Amino acid sequence: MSLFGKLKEKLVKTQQAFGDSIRRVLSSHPRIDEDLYAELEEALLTADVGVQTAEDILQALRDKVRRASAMSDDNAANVRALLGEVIAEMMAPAARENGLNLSARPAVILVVGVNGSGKTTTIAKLARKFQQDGRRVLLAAGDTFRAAASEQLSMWGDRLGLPVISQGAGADPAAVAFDALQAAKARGVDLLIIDTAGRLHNKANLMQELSKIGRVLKKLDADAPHEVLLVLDANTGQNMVQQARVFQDISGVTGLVVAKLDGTAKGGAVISVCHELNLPVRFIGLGEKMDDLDEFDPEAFARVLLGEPEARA
Ligand SMILES: Nc1nc2c(ncn2[C@@H]2O[C@H](COP(=O)(O)OP(=O)(O)O)[C@@H](O)[C@H]2O)c(=O)[nH]1
Ligand SMILES: [Mg+2]
Repeated sequence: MSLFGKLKEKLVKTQQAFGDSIRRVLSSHPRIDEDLYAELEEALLTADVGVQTAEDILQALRDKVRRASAMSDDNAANVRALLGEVIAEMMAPAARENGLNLSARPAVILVVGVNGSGKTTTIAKLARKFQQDGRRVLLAAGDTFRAAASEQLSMWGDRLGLPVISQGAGADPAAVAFDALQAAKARGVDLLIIDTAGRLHNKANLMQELSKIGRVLKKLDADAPHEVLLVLDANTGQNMVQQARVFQDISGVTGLVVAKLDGTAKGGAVISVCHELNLPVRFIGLGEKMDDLDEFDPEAFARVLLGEPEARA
């Protein structure tokens, strides 16, 4: 299935919360007037687009409507298409041309995020992707807070046929990370992916834990970790922006993964994530299976949100 087809299938709830309400507003306002703009803004807010982003969308839409000389009589279709353009353009900078910085050997990806956001599952998906690209991958169970966490990673390791460095529950996560990078070097693997715990209710502790992991990695490779990916749960909507700001402070995030976009109605919040944070969205999670990870395509995403057909090449 094409990415567009997959998005359309998986983003049904968000499409309903977002696209359907926009359509309703447009069809009940055949004229482009202040009333229409006010109701559009309302609809965006209801669909989990934050206040600042909703305002900026409306501003950009007004500019586009003003500049559009050749509008057909069908205002609803015109405005919807222009709105799609605005949203795609707003998200485009978050889909940066340059991919992940993984030229080092071994390259190290540190995966952070609050508990339950989807870190361990995302690590399995990433490992699978890189494995398919022909890279040798090693995993490290740095979430040592709960026994179940390292077991979960080991289970994925078994399924993927990948080695997992683990010291069990209660171990020092930095010691696990250090061990793992040493092992990665010794075994000549291409990529090390490190899981972490995300007990955000104790920010000082978490900051200490993550910065210690960073420090010990640097003893073995001054540039490690080469990527710090923050996993966000799309179900948390606008809260994703807040969380990202906190983790940016704590751990120098280099990129985002928005997990669980399937099954949530709050996918509209991704627009704010892209617009309000100066961070690239590297991947989106569309399910619980190994293959349910895709690169972020702003244009396809915007079209699916608004219920527009796939763009013609
Ligand atoms: N539907 C869906 N579920 C997901 C996705 N990613 C993770 N999950 C589920 O979310 C729950 C928590 O994920 P987990 O990886 O354990 O989160 P962690 O605590 O951050 O490591 C698990 O039940 C996962 O199967 C996704 O993209 N879509
Ligand atoms: Mg986990």
